[in-house]
Amino acid sequence: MSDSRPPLLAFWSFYPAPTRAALEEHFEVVDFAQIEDRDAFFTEHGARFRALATSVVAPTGEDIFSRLPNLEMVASFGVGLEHLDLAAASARGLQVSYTPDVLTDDVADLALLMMESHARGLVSGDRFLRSGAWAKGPMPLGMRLSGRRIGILGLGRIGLAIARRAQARGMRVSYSGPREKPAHPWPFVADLEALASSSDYLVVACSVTGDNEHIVSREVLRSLGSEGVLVNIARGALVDEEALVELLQAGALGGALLDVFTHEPQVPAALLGMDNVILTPHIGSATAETRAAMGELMVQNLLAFFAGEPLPSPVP
Ligand code: 8YV
Repeated sequence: MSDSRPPLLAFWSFYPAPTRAALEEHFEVVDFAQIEDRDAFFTEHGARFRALATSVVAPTGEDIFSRLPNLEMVASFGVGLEHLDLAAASARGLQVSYTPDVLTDDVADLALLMMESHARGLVSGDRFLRSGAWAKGPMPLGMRLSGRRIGILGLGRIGLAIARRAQARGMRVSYSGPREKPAHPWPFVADLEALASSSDYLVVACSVTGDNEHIVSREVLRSLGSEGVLVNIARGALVDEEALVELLQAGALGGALLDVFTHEPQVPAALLGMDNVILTPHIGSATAETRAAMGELMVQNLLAFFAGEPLPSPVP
């Protein structure tokens, strides 16, 4: 049987099984990670590819685009865009798609789950029990989540989903970001240090835009204070991680609930020994349902491109 499937260069090796199956059904998938001599590969086969699939953990820019002379379409798995050189893509007239919306609920759920686990000592309680400490007496009391103040940095899709959940959970919501969103009822606090100093939990929910690296600075973390807790379900780059570790060590910051880190999958060793942190390996969107939905949307974008139809979720 001759293979009529168009070739697709895949830059990520961890697409979920249903996505992988759909890709294989429609495309002749070439795994970039399997290629040893990439230079030779590009020289020999680069011109075959009109499309590539990537994900937020695979930097995709001009070094790749320039080796694929017939490239027209880049389909990314995930909502974050900072791994893509969009300027280079646009200069080459490439169409680019991503997978927003379908992961919003899961990421927001994780943020709430982390705060609830922190407040009620779910993770520390598990450690306490397993260590045998219970036999010597009860664990320290937790605290009630309702009534706590949550400051959300970034009231975009995910920030809004967190705000709604937090409100339903009885928390007091305020937010910061580039501009006020008057359609929503919560107080806007333009200054991030002011938001931090009036929050029990400061939740980072914005995207990386190129000029907001370390927006959660040492000063912001100081403002959050010795009772305050940082929650990051967005990107490690948004937080000054060195300052975070130092302030936690000094007791100047109350805690940190982190799903993302500066140099994933590396995590600062000092965090591993701390009891007032909860660490998860970038699992905001990592449910079978959501990852399948993200994959389906990515495949739909690729199929639309090859059919000459408008992309369902183009990067704006
Ligand atoms: C990743 C994410 O897509 O969507 C994003 O921006 O960070 C995640 O959902 C996922 O971890 C796969 O790389």
